[in-house]
Amino acid sequence: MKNILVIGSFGQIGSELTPELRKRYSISNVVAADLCPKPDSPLSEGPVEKLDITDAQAIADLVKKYSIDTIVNLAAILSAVGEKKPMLAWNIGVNGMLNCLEVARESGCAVFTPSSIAAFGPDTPADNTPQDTIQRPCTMYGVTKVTGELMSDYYFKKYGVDTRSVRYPGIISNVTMPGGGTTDYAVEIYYDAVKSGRYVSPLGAGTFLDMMYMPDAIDACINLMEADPLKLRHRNSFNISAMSIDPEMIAAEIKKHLPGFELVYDIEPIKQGIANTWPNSMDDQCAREEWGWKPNWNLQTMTADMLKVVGEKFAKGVI
Ligand code: NAD
Ligand code: AKB
Repeated sequence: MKNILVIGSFGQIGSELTPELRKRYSISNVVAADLCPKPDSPLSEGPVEKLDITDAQAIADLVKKYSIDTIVNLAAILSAVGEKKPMLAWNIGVNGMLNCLEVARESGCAVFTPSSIAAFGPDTPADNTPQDTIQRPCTMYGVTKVTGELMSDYYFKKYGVDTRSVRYPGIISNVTMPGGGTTDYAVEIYYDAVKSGRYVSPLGAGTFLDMMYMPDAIDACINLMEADPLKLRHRNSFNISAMSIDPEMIAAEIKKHLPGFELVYDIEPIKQGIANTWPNSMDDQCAREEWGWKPNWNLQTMTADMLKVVGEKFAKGVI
């Protein structure tokens, strides 16, 4: 990776992945593109472009303008919003991605597009979900992710486009709030714990899902894109996980720092219904073997860091 175009760079993952890429590959070599760039964002320290991923010519123009060799495609409509706007989810997740692949084919770029635990469904083994298994998701978001995995492998096998991807679990972070997914609760719980000492969870006790702290998610992207291609037997897409947890486990960990914290439940049927079809825990052995995947954060260390950073934001009055 030398010159990188990050599409969807102002979202939850992009707002932290883009600065890390700039740290490693230099500020001027990483272009932050998004449908809605925020003018007051720290990303303005480097090149920023307004871009609609559904406009293939606009992607091609940026690739040419900045001599891009790697496209990091983060544009998506996440699971809960995708159920309200399925056509939009398809257009951005599938047609937008196809635009990236076509531009990459024509200009020789590598492409990273995250998949998700959402690429699995109720027929998938829920515990220790294998790398290669049944993928029949029930959400439009999940359908776009399976399609994206297949299209990425197709472009690699047919045209030699260097496509690589991970199936991210729910990502927990403290810079940008999540964008409308089923796993958003695992971020919100920390903010509400700090702000009010109480959280109303939309997912019930015992809803186990894979999760990961943002620094591990960033490392996964960069380490996979830098991995030796000869060692990759899989490409699109690798299971990766850092922890399998439910709301009760997060609450118990928060209580170690904030003993008065209270967790109550008001189940949201759409989110609970989606979560029930996703794995409880994924087997990420292939990622460990093929490119050395290993998370650095667990529930304990992540919780301590989340409460510290969110607490500082609260003290400064920015949340
Ligand atoms: P997000 O919703 O926070 O950000 C998506 C960004 O895409 C937003 O900034 C949005 O403005 C932008 N965007 C929307 N439509 C666009 C368009 N037409 N053209 C250009 N940009 C557009 O998403 P995220 O959480 O940062 O996720 C990034 C990627 O990682 C997605 O592919 C998502 O499916 C995947 N993923 C995320 C998680 C998670 O927990 N955050 C988990 C699994 C997979
Ligand atoms: C969502 O909940 O939709 C995302 C994801 C796990 O892909 N956070």
